[in-house]
Amino acid sequence: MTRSPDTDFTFPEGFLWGAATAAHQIEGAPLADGAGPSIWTRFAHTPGMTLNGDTGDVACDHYHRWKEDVALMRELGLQAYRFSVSWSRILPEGTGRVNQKGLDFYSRLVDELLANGIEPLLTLYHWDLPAALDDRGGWLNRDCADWFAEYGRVLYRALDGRVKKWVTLNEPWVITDGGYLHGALAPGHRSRYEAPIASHNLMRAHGAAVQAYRAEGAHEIGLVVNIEPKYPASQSAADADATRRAHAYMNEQYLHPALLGRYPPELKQIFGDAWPEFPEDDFKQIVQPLDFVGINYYTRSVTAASDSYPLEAGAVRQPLGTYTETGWEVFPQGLTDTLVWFKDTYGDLPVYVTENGAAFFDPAVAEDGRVRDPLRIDYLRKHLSAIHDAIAAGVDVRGYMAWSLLDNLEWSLGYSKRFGIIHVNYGTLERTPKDSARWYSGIIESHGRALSDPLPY
Ligand code: GBH
Repeated sequence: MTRSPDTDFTFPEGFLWGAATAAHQIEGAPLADGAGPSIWTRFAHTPGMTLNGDTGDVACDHYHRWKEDVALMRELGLQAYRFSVSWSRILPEGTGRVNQKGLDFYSRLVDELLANGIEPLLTLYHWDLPAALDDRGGWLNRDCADWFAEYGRVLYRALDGRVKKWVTLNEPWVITDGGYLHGALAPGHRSRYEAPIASHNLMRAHGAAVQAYRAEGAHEIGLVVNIEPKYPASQSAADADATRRAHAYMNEQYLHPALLGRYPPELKQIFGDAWPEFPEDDFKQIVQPLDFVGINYYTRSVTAASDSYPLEAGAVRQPLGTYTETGWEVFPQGLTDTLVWFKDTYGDLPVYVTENGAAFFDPAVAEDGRVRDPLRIDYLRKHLSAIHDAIAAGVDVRGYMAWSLLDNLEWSLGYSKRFGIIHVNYGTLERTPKDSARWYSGIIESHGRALSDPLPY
């Protein structure tokens, strides 16, 4: 889509501007107030699993500084805050006994957000399974659907009404690809036999939590997926084939069952004998009407045929591409393409961009108290502009959550990568809004119109 340079950046009324985080990445104090350990506490404390042995023991100390963090959100004018709840704070054993003190933490946080005019978007699961449930097989155990619905129910009862937007799972693809296939993320398994089972059980759990919500809650619930559009590296049939498989594997593996009630046929091809026959009845549970879908978008990949299992696809680096510190290509057009593809494939469901952002080599906090991060501003504005294009093309995008509010624990990469619009000094835990936070604040204040303003550097 072409656009004249003087585009009028009009966003729909009610379009929600916010930022996102996840419990394990910011909270610290994972065992405080009676919480049980999660698989991430356990994984990070296993030698060799994270860069420099970094753990979430302190992280951003948000567990103690939540009030200050909400004050910062307000100062920046955020209208929404997407966060996740740590399951093992609520149910230390994963099921059964409820830990009231854990519940109180999130209840206070939600009250503080509301008192500051910030709408909470609550994610039930952002990767930190109670360790006690992993001991019972974790996502490989079919009972996980009941466990997850039970956990959801506790939170719905405590917070629905104050929280009006709920998310079941964050990025089931990452959970299985990282946790069960390649092992870079907790619980660190490497099995092509386990991966499809974990995926399928995650989707059953998602369905069960939505069903439980319909019985208890009165507002909105959805699913968050990570999408990376796949473009073929050449015109060859082999590359086209590899691209189609890579797309089915990453982008359709979860949305297809959740919204269409079936898997894309390529998965069977990809996994071969490791792809089980799933009971037909499961799909009745998995496919539940959703109020919205959240899309996390960071990058694209250009795909070529290769021998690597299971995808037989390799990502091809673009010689003229721009890459972030994590080695991901900056490709805003891919976000427009993704949103349009979503509407074309799954219909007119409301969509939120629930994560989008980048790690760059930020400079230190300068004498004048600023963190100059023009690359992040450039990244954010181009992606917001890409969303604007998708809205112009008819996609019902309802809001944008920048990833992330704070620099935080980047999972197995530890504290080495900073995605925040707010800088965190991990020694003093002091917060400093980066230039990108100030810039984003102006975008919010103008409801997007300031996207056409000259850049502040
Ligand atoms: C999100 O996942 C997570 O939800 C969040 O917790 C995390 O902190 C944030 O992103 C930043 O990582 O190597 O070029 O093939 C990100 C999902 C999936 C995005 C894999 C990048 C690999 C791109 N990621 N993808 S590439």
